[in-house]
Amino acid sequence: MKITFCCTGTKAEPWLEGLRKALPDAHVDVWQPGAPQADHAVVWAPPQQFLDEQSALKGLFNIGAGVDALLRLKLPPGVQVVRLDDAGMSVQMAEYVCHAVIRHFREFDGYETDVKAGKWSYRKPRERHEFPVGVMGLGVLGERVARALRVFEFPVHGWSRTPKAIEGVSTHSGEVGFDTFLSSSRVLVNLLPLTADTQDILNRKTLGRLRPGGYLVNVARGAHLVEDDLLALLDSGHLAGATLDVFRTEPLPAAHPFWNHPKITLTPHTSARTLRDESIAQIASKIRALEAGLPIAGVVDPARGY
Ligand code: NDP
Ligand code: OXD
Repeated sequence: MKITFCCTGTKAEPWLEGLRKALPDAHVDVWQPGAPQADHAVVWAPPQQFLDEQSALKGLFNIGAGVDALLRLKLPPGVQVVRLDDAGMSVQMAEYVCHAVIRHFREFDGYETDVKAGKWSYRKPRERHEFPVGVMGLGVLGERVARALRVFEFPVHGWSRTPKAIEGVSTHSGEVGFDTFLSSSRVLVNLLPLTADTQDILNRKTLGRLRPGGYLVNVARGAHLVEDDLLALLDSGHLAGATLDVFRTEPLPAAHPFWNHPKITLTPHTSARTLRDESIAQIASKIRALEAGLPIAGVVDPARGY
């Protein structure tokens, strides 16, 4: 069995070593133009030339959860696209989102400013029930985040394409449930995949439906958010702030207004990192299962877009 590795911006050697150890019978190599056909590929942002040449692939294993960039390319016919299925990401995402929500709710930024000014100042405790959190996307990451927020007793709402039941979470689904979901939420956490249906979904109209003093946490994709609409809602005071991990252009351009905005906290697309060892173990076991004709989790539906 041949496995080819084509991950832009990723140091190949540790991945090759791990894959070779996990699949000792396989030939694992970095893809070069003109390389022989492989059975499976491990990829991140591969060039179109790679997919054009590797036309007989059975499995295309993305080393991330989001497959939006991959699905924009022309894929070999019949290939199964497989996303990372948690592999240590959901706990990181839960940490990140709970941190962002609690930091806002408990006004830690305000305390930090006061402390820097040498001020010993109390703020009036806020009522938790006045900070309902809405989680958009209740998949592998969104469900974990919604459950983690419940541990801190925030009222939690969730929204997905198809109906879901999660203990302690008020769930809404589809277009019919969207308006009630938004108007029930004050803090909005985006964990949707980027698809034709979800691009630009965070805009003046939808963010304007949040309760006054709303807060946005975008940890999915930059193209979900209409950036000028966010800036306008922050300026008008309808939104109190935002924590952003993903951006339309990454790295965020030096002159971008988000960098120094007083109401925006940003991080460099780091909320849930791909963990190499967990990912290799998951991909290797899925390759073994596919070769044995067994079903695997995390197969993407290209028509649906995730
Ligand atoms: P999943 O595919 O497991 O879950 C997606 C969820 O979104 C599902 O609940 C799905 O509904 C819902 N959904 C999809 N389309 C719609 C729609 N049109 N309307 C309403 N709900 C919809 O994805 P993950 O949880 O694994 O990951 C989510 C995204 O997080 C990734 O696609 C990626 O972009 C991003 N990500 C960001 C990272 C970072 O570091 N910033 C790291 C990892 C991922 P249903 O359940 O009904 O299918
Ligand atoms: C992912 C990401 O999709 O890192 O896994 O954004």
